Amino acid sequence: MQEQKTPGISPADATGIWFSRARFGLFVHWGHGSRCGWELSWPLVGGMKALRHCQDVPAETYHANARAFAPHAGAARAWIAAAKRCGMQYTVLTAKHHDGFALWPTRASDFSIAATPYRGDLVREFVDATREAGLRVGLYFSLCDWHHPDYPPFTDADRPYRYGMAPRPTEAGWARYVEFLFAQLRELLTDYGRIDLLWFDGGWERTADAWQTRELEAMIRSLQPGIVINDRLPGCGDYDTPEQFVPPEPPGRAWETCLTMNESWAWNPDDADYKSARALVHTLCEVASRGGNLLLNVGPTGDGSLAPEQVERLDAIAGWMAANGESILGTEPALAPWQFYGPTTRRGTRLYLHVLSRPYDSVTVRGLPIRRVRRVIELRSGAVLESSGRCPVIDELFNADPTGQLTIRVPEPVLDPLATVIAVDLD
Ligand code: FHN
Repeated sequence: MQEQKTPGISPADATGIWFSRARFGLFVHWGHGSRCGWELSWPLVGGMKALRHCQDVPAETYHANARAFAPHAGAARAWIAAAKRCGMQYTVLTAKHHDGFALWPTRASDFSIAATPYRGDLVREFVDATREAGLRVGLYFSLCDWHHPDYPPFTDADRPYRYGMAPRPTEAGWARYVEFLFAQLRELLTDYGRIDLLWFDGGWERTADAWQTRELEAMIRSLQPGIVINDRLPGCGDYDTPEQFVPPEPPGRAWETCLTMNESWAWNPDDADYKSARALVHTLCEVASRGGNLLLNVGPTGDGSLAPEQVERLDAIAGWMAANGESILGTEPALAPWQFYGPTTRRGTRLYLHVLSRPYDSVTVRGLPIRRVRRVIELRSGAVLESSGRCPVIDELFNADPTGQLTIRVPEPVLDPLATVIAVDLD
């Protein structure tokens, strides 16, 4: 991460340290298509294989829907309040997705929330609610724009959508589009105060040179010195963004897994393939144990409210985090896979074991300084757990600080329905 000395911006802010310790954030995919339960953008190009429940909507019909988008004012407050209850440290809203519809009244085009019955500013509401809740503010911005006349727009004649086969712009058109792109980003990075994170996407349709990413990055960092940028600004960015999976080996730098609750990014009432709250908590433990962040997605409905399935999962996660959040937020990766059958994290001299399957009476941790184990508890209840250390006899006899295995008894009553966390305090 780049070192920047800017008055009033703490070193942690300046270098985005906050991000590398955040561990948990809220992703919000929302647009005018949510009014109809459509996935964001992809229906207008005929869908995408990875989005199994994505609809197929003629481009003109899709874009025309924007004129009727009328969410309820202040919808963001409910999502942000739920995020805060879950212990999430930051949030990211789709300010503009591939369909080109801006959720703020951009001065760079008339295809925005300003052209709807709503007339308000959904980015402003989101930023204000996030800041008031004390969370970090992130904005998602799509480089590609399948609506903009100079991009050029994707039409039904361009179907089916093929990677690398997007319709080509004219030279003059592209110059105008790049100017438009810079103008919209300048608005977002100038009119809404401090923006902590920029989540780019949709960069695969052009080269880094065509997007002028170096110039773009320079403008962004001059407007927002402490900002963190993801790796989807081609050739730039501060961290990796594995999508819909947890990398087996942690990438060599900061990273963040973005994950849907079901199979859709935006609200889609036909997609009932929801992951359980338990599976989502397990993924959070896995991600934290490898030093990454989990950016968990919600898709608000047309009026901005969250579907019951999404509220239920956020509530269940909030309940779990209320008791076990210290084993996730601000922690570091701990043990190697051979030392314990599950994710582990550490904060100072406290080790957290995430028990993701029901143990048979006990669990065992290997390669621990067994004589320096001071206390073992189940985190939610605080119940002290019995434990016994074992090491090779020779160490037993002659080594003052032997490394060995610790067996911890885990009685049924302390088991957590989602994931049981055992804390081991070491001297
Ligand atoms: O096309 C987008 C998709 O709609 C969604 O926004 C995800 C989120 O990471 N990113 C792209 C697919 O890789």
